[in-house]
Amino acid sequence: MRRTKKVIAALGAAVIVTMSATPALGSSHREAPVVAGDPQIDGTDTYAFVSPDNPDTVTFVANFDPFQLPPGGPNFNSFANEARYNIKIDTDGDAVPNLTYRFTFTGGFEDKSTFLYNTGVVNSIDDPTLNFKQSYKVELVGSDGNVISTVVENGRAAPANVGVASMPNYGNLRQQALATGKGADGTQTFAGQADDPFFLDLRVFDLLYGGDLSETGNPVLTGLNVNSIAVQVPKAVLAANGLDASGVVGVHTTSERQSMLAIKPDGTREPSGDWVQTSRLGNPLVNEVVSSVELKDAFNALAPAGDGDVQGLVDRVTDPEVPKLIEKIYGIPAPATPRNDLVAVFLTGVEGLNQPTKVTPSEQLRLNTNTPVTADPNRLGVLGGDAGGFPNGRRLTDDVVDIELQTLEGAIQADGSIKLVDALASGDGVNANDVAFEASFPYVALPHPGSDTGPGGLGGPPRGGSPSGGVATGFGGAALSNDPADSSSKLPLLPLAVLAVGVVMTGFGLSRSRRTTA
Ligand SMILES: [Ca+2]
Ligand SMILES: [Ca+2]
Ligand SMILES: [Ca+2]
Repeated sequence: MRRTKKVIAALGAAVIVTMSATPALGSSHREAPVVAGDPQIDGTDTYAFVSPDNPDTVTFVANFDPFQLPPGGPNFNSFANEARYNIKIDTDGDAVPNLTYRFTFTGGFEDKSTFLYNTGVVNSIDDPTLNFKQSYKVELVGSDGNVISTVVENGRAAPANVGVASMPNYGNLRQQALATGKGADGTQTFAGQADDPFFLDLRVFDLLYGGDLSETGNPVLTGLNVNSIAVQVPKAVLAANGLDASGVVGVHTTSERQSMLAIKPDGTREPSGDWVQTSRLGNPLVNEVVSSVELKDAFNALAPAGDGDVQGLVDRVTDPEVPKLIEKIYGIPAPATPRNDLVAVFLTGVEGLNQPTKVTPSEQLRLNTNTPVTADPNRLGVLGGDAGGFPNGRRLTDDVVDIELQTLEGAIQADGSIKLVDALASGDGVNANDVAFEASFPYVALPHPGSDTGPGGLGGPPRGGSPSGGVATGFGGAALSNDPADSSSKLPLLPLAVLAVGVVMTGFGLSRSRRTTA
């Protein structure tokens, strides 16, 4: 009970961050001004969970390039060849990643005398009819920044799902891509387009000004895709690289670009210079709701080890604005400050659940890799009595918006028990992804095909079709039953976002103190 309660607090902190920015729609979709103008390297969500079908491994998923409309050709969404995409794992709690899985991409259009992404039906990733082919390399980088090994030398990125006429069995194409992502030590990698697994209703401004609790339940990301990178790491690899006795790892994902860019007279671009971090994502919604615009861009450039130096964010963390806004708009009393409950969960992990033996406070998604896989996951994770979910890592099915909202509103009691705020029990009214997740790596659902031309979540009716060729499973889609939040009154998303911002602030305050738990 006690640790569950603590977990909830952590979630609350994360939620607060999300709210403050602009009308951000995703966990971290378009959360900061600069990165919003560079969608290819804009991280949207980070996931970390013990692999349900292979519990001797841990799966990490990082998504980029939000709001992809499936028919968006002829230059369908791809990874940036000039960037680095990183999954960073801190195995010993000191806020410095011990293992970084660095993805870099090459390739593109092969025949440039046509505008077509594919010139005919594509049955194989090697077909000449697939005119756009992108490959990737995965290097394992140590805490000193040096490359330890090359995990995958020539992986193939799964292509954009152009449509059912061009790619009648997209699932086969993904399987072929996966076959190229096997490392010598048992590590499995993936890169490619996927359904955006994040789900929520985030009509923030509508709610803020209208305060109409009935305006929830709109799954705004329905039918939209992202670009995913993923790695499934044997626990033995973590153990061989400093894994703490607690089994807890801290995770965040980043992107990098070079510091200088020359735009040539012929329209081509040539980057050069040092690599700089351009996106950062650990807990969901954190950078979304940080108070000021300039702090958002700085956060995306900051490493977790530097969190303690961010003076400007501290004050609002311990005294979050979101609960106050909710109180003002909806009459739900804001929890007393300072919110140390949120700080502990967000920056250090919860003692007894996902806190390393010795931890340097920093904003990371923390997973206890020793936590058993939950056979029937609860979408509310720890708040729902399911220790296998957020904020102990994050599964694809975890309803992080509702979890963080409850946490921000003080659902975690002083004695460690959990007391959900009934008035917010329905959360944002969106409890699950629009399509089922897959049963095996990389678990994200297949991308929606370009032949699905409905308006999707962008104001129109939900897209009805599921991607072809996928394997529906119990891991992703279900898991919404027996949930206290399912039977309560509806809660507007806006309040939730506000809460998230407050949590984030709290986390920074903790970090600044540089408190170390022995
Ligand atoms: Ca470390
Ligand atoms: Ca989706
Ligand atoms: Ca929800």
